[in-house]
Amino acid sequence: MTHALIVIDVQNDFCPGGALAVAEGDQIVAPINALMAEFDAVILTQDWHPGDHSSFASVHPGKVPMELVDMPYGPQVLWPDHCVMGSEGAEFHPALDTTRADLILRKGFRAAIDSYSAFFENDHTTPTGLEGYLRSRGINELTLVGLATDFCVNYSAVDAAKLGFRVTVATGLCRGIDVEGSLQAALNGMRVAGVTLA
Ligand code: VGL
Ligand code: ZN
Repeated sequence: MTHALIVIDVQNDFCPGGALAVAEGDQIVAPINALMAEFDAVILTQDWHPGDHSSFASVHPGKVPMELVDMPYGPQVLWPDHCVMGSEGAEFHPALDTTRADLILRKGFRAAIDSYSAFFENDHTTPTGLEGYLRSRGINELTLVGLATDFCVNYSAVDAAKLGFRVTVATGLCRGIDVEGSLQAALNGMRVAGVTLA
């Protein structure tokens, strides 16, 4: 077994004070750092959007954050502007140990489509390249931590399980946004997909 730790979106905008702050998002940083040494590989993901990204409520006249819209690829929650490429909000939390990262994977950089999952954009077909990276390194087991439990961690974990990786989500090292029951739905969905919740 070659086991990778995948740290999802531990960025300023998802931490208290950020544009799309997840409650207690900063509290997972120190224990995630401490966990890194136990893995064969450490991968960080970074939500990375152009300023006119279609997931931003600000680009849809009359819409407000947390509203749902229909996109060509399916329903999409509209968010406050966040993780704009090159901005301070898009930087990793300053206490996150980025020196141990073998790979930093950016996602969500195409204006027309969001990408919650580290594996596929929200059309569920456009790959990010992460699957090929993991397979070519012989990595078959993944532990996921980070932000947010019910969006990017959830989508990444379910896709990874569907692709045949052995997947654990360390829920104590994740925090959720929880819009309209999304946290409970995500936990159920991950279990059904065969993800181990630890
Ligand atoms: C995320 C909403 C929008 C996440 C990213 O990292 O979970 N959530 N963009
Ligand atoms: Zn985003």
